[in-house]
Amino acid sequence: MKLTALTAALLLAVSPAFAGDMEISGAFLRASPKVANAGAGFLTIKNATGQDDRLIGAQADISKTVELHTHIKDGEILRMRPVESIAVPAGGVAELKPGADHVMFINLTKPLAEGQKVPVTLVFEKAGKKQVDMPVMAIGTMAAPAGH
Ligand SMILES: [Cu+2]
Repeated sequence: MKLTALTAALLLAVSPAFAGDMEISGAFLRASPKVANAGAGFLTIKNATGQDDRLIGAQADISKTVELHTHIKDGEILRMRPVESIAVPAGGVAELKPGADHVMFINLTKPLAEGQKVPVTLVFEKAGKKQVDMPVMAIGTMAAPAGH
């Protein structure tokens, strides 16, 4: 509750100053149920910069490798595969969510603890680097907690 109130206060305080920026919401991270020693990060990116952009990478110190992934349907099976970038069109939204695009943390350097906050740097082609804290949620979590 404290965090939610703080986040809301911050959003209210900084929203006008950040008009024209990437707006990131609903971020969370969870251990991957299907891949050992890996985690997946999800978030919604709203592009208010006025120009088309792409998410081209992410950085974090919780794993040896950080990749951008998507899911493709291979017959009946949903498989992950790495992608070079995720488009974030001007005025549009990129939703990184379970079963679709996500940030993949491979070879975790230590186990993910629920409740932990992981600082992640998102790298955009034009907007540059943006920092986001991803709270660690339980395996199977499908969305960030209410209030985001
Ligand atoms: Cu993945």
